[in-house]
Amino acid sequence: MTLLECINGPEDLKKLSQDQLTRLAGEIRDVLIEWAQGPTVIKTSGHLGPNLGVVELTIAIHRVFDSPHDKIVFDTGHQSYVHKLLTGRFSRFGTLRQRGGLTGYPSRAESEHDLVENSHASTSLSYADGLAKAYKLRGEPDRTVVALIGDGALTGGMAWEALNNIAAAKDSRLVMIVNDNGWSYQPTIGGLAEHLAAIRVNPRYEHVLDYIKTSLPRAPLVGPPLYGTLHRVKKGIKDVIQPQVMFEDLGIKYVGPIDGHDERLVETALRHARDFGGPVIVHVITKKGFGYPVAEQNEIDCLHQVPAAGALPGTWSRVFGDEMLAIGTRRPDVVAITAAMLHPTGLAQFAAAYPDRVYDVGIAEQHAVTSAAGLAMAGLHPVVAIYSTFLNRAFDQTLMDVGLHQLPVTFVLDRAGVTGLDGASHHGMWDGSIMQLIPGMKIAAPRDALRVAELLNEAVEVSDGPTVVRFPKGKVGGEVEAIAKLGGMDVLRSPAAGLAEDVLLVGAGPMALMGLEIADRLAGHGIGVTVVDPRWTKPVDEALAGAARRHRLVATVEDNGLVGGFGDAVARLLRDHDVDVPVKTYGLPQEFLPHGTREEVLEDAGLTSQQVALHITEAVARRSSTEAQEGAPEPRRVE
Ligand SMILES: Cc1ncc(C[n+]2csc(CCOP(=O)(O)OP(=O)(O)O)c2C)c(N)n1
Repeated sequence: MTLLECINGPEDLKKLSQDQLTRLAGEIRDVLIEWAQGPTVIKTSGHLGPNLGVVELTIAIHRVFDSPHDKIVFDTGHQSYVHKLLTGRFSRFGTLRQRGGLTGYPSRAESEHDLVENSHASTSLSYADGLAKAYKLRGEPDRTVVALIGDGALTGGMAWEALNNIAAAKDSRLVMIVNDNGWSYQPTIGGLAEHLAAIRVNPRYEHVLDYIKTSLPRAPLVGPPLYGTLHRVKKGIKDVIQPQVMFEDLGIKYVGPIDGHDERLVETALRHARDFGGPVIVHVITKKGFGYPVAEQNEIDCLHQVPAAGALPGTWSRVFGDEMLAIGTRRPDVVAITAAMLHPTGLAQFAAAYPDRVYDVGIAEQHAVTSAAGLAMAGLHPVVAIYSTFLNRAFDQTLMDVGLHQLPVTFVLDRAGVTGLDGASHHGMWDGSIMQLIPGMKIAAPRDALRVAELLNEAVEVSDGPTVVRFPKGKVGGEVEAIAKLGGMDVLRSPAAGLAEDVLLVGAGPMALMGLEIADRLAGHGIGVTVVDPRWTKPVDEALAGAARRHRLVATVEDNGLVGGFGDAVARLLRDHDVDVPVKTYGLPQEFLPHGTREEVLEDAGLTSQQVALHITEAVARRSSTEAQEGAPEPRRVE
C-alpha cells in the first residue's frame, strides 16, 4: 500500500515523518505523470506543469494549517490537483475532468476543503481579505486564511487592489503565498515579473537560500520572539538583496524567497507566517513541471496543460492566427493584444513575424481593453485576442473606454460558447449577450474557416466603432457556401421542392451548420425550412423582418446564454417591425453549466439538431392547428 492511499485528509499528513513526506511527494508526482501519460488525458486534458510545481508546497500548507477550519483559497484553482489528492479524492482521481467526475478546479460539492470555484485569475487575495475581515468581526480569531497565488495571477489588477486593502488591515490573519515559478502560460511578463525575477536570478540567491536554511530552523516556533525572528530574517535578506522591499513598502510583512521544493523549509516559513497574526507574504520559488523533465524543459509552457494548449492545426484559434498573420502583412496599423495567452489564442505566428506589434499585458484583461482604447485613439487598429469568458471582467472598459469613444478595436473571442471540460467558469456563454448591450458594437459569428477570414477582415475594416469576432473551442467544421444573399446575410438552404416556407431558421456562427441538419430532419416531417447564417449577429440585419413575414415560424439557434442573446435581438427586431410571426429561440439555459465534453454539455442543454428539430416540429404542429382554427390561407409552397 502506498502512503498516498493512506491519506484520507490533512490530519493523516500531520503524522508523517520527513522521510515519509519525501516519499509521499514522489508518489504524488508519479500519480500526476501517470495520469498525464494515460489515454484519458487526450480526451479530458488538464493542468500538469502547475501541479507538479506545488507538490511540496501543498503538503506543507496542509500540515501547517487546519483546513477546513482555516480557509485555503487557490487562485485560479488549476493547481489544486495535489490538494484534491490530499483531501480524500485519490480514489476518484481517474475521473478528473470527465462528466460526473472530479472537476479540474476546486469544487464545493466535492469537498469541505474547497472554497472558491471561480477559475478566473487574480481573485484569491480579495476573497481572502473578505474572509479574514469576516472572521475578525464574527469573533473567530483562531482562523487563518491562506491564499495561494501564482506570479502570473499576481499580474492581475484585482490582486493589487486587494494588497492595497490588506496592507491596511494590520490584524487580518492572512497568509499570502506567492508561488513564483516565473511562468504564466509563458514566462510571466511586466515590471512585477522582472522584479520577482531579480530575486531569482540574483547571483547571491543561493546565499539567500542558505541563509534561510540556517536561520529559520533555529527560530523558535511559538511565542513573542516570533516577530523578532521574522524581522531578523527579513532584515537579513534585505541586507543581501533588495527587491522584496516593494512588499514591505506596502506595509505587508514579507518572508522569502523560500525554496518551494524543500518541504521542511516551506513548512517552517508557513508556521512563522501563521503565528505572526497579521498579513504576511510568503514568497516561494518553485519550478513549473518540477520532477518531470518533459514538462520542465517544455519551451512553450512547461506543459501548463496536457495535451498542449497551443493553437493546433484545424482549430478555430489556428485559423484566426493564420489570418491575423496575413492581415498583419497588409495592414501595418493592426496590432495585437493578449492577456498572458499568446499561444492558446493563436497569436504566436503574428508575434514571431511582428514582435513589435504584439502586446502581452499579463493576466490583465481590464488593462488590455483600455490600453487597446489608447492604441486606437492614437491611430492603430488593435485586435484584442481573449477567451470569451475572460472578457466578462473587462465589461466596463469595453462599454465605456472603447464603446463610448466609438473606437476601432476588434475583440476576437475564442472559446465563445460551451467550452466543455473546464466547467461553469470557463463556458463562454455570456459575451453574446453583454456585447449586445454596447451601443455601436458590431458582432460577427463565423460559421466556418472561410468566414473567420472573411469576417475578421470586415471587422478590421470598421473604423468608426468596436467589433467582435466570436468563435467556439475546438476544430472548425466543413465549409458551406451560401446559395443566395438576404441583405448582408447568407442563405444556406431554401425549402426543398414541394415544401412550404414554414420555418425561417437563423443559426449564429457554427449553429448555422447545425441549422442544415435540423432542416434535413424537418424536411423528413414535411416541414420546409429556410436556413440563414446572419454572419453579423449585431446589428441584426433588417432583411430578416421581410423574410420572417413569408414564413410561419422563426427559429434562432445560438451557442450562448438565451437571455439577451442573438435570439432576443431577433425577436426585438421583429416586434419593432410589427412582424406577427412566432419566434422560438434556442440556446444555452441561463445557468452555470457543469463540466463535460462540448458535445455532452450541448446535449444536456438540449442544443442538438435532434432535440431542436423535435421542438420545432411540435411548434409547427401547434401553429398549424391555430391557423386552421383561424382559417388562415395555405402557406406558399416552393415549386
Ligand atoms: C482572468 C483570467 N485570465 C486568463 C486566465 C487563463 N489562465 C489560466 S492559468 C494562467 C496562468 C497562471 O499563471 P500563474 O498564476 O503564475 O500560475 P502557474 O500556472 O504558473 O502556477 C492563465 C493565464 C484565467 N484563468 N483567468
